[in-house]
Amino acid sequence: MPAASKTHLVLIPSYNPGPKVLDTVRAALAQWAPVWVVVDGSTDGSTEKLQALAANDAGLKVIVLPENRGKGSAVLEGITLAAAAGFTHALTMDSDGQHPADLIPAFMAASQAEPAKMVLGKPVFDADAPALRVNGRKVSNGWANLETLWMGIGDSLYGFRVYPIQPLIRIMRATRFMRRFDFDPEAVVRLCWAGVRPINIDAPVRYFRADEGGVSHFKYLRDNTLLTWMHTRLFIGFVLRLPMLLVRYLTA
Ligand SMILES: Nc1nc2c(ncn2[C@@H]2O[C@H](COP(=O)(O)OP(=O)(O)O)[C@@H](O)[C@H]2O)c(=O)[nH]1
Ligand SMILES: [Mg+2]
Repeated sequence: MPAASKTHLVLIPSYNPGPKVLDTVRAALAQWAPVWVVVDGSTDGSTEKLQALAANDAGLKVIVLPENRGKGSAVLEGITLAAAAGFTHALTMDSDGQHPADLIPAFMAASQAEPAKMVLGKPVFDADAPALRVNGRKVSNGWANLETLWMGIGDSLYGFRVYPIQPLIRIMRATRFMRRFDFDPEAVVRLCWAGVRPINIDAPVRYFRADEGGVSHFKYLRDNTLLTWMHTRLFIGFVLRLPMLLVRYLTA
């Protein structure tokens, strides 16, 4: 088991994650300690299995939210507790096996070398990635880059990232948004506005078919509407901050 870090933890929000959750958490534990899972009101029996795993592994902590509140809320709960325990940075990853646990040490090392920055995964898709998701990403990335005047966001949506905890808590407490699937893109844009620069690192993302244990709660109509509204409010925020961003752009 890796020695437990006092500054950097792995944070895994989890909502009805499907059959891959235990392997995902074990893979993270093989690379890093501590690993915290925030169970976001799951009803699929995964909570008890995760708690049983934690009973035998000092590196794992399971936080259970009684009701589903969304990915962003689950992350906020986790980083608030992490900050109280003295942690400064959190690597977020999904609970469903899509993200590369073997890259946790490299992402943590990049963050430890430049702690004021955020470390963003840049997705490398496999052949099974749904075209609709891959192309939808380009739209979100185009908006995010405009809204930050090309400060270097490689990908706006990928949830495999290391965040500095304090600026993220400040940003999330100041808005009632960012609580569901609007969390990942709004977090990078607002962190850029707050002066937290991105570091981008390539990281494979896997898409599993349902018969392989793949589970997604992304609903095209509901969540694309959510993302469209999110970019509308970010665009308004961008217009208001344009003078500040231009000064930064021209003096960078
Ligand atoms: N969709 C969704 N995911 C949540 C929620 N709370 C926590 N999560 C976690 O957020 C991650 C991303 O969700 P997922 O459905 O896999 O989205 P996708 O990978 O973009 O298709 C997973 O680890 C989920 O378990 C929630 O309320 N809704
Ligand atoms: Mg997923």
